[in-house]
Amino acid sequence: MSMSNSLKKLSSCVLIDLDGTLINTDGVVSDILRKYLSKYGKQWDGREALKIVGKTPLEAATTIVEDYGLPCGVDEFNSEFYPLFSAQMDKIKSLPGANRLIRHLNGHGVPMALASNSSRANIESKISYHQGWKECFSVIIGSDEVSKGKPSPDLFLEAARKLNRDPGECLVIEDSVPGVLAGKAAGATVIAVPSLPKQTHLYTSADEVINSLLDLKPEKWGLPPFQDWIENTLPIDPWRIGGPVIKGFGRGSKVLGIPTANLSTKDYAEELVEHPSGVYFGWAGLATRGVFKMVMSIGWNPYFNNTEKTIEPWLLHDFTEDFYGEELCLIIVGYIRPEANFPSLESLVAKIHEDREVAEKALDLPSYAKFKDDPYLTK
Ligand code: ADP
Ligand code: RBF
Ligand code: MG
Repeated sequence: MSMSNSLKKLSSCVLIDLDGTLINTDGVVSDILRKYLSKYGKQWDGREALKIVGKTPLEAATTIVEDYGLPCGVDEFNSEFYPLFSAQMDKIKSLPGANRLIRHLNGHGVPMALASNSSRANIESKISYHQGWKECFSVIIGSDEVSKGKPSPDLFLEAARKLNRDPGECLVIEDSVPGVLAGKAAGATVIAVPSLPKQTHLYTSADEVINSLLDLKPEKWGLPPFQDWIENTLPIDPWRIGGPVIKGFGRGSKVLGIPTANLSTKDYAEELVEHPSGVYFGWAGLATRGVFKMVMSIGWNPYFNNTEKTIEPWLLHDFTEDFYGEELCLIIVGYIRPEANFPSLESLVAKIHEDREVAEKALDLPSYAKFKDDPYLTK
């Protein structure tokens, strides 16, 4: 640890990937492929996503045509796929923390390049839906502008050259394995933000693997720190979910002494996909009982290695009885930390109590306290 820290290179500019790193292209691609493949009587298997993430358009198309044994050539597939994709481009959302990162670096005058395996024209179309992004990049470069796409280092070498920087001074941010390999081959420092869950083990060559852009600490790499954290919490755009409290794993109070009121995952599937796993906090409303402070985790609970992503809200109040079946409304206003694994149950429980203290204190700050009166909580 101290070894790698002392050898750590400081960066003066950022080379960043687009699809899966700044925008959630995979969501839209999956939707299109699901419908498209059903025409051929095939079923889109989410696991395929792992094979096409980070590929050039041609490689991705070839993989799909071969893996699904489609009765068409790659060219025909592309001629059908691209119009469908273009029509949906406006629906591709930015990933949590992407806009914040771009504005932060640009605001501090850190030179930025966008380097993507996608074509230059497609990059330009995709970012045109995100206001103010294009102007933040001094260089934009697609795989059609170099001889080989990622995992070849060409894109990053060319981006560094255009920024007039040595590749060793560049910090690459990437969600895919080919992208990480390309960054390392170029001689850059590489942060991986895997876009697919539970894949951390594939990213061993990255200098750091983080869970989402919310966890990026630019100062670790010689870049200006974010200044929006307040009292160990990061304000986020508030989001709201609610529904009847259902039975969970029956583990919270029994094993941890920490009850968590679970909501049906079916009813908030979209929110679950959109929000990175981690520990968050906010306010919880129960129609007949009132509004309470709340701290929660979203994710797979690495200590228990769950197969399903769930939301585990702990209401910071002593209730004398269960409230299964009652309508629970949540407003999530801030982020604390990524989910983690722990060497013992005691250390997990101790950390959750630390989260509780952080949340309890933060929720008294005016910027978080104001949401206590949100009409959604008492609807
Ligand atoms: P389950 O696995 O069914 O969610 P838990 O052991 O996690 O079981 O307990 C959660 C249940 O405990 C909630 O559904 C709710 O009815 C009750 N409960 C009591 N106090 C609290 C609290 N402070 N926060 C959340 N749930 C609580
Ligand atoms: N589980 C983990 O495996 N790792 C965590 O870092 C973690 N953090 C949590 C933080 C809070 C505030 C809460 C309420 C729960 C957290 N849990 C975590 C989830 C805990 O394991 C879960 O509530 C139980 O598994 C009950 O289902
Ligand atoms: Mg629970």
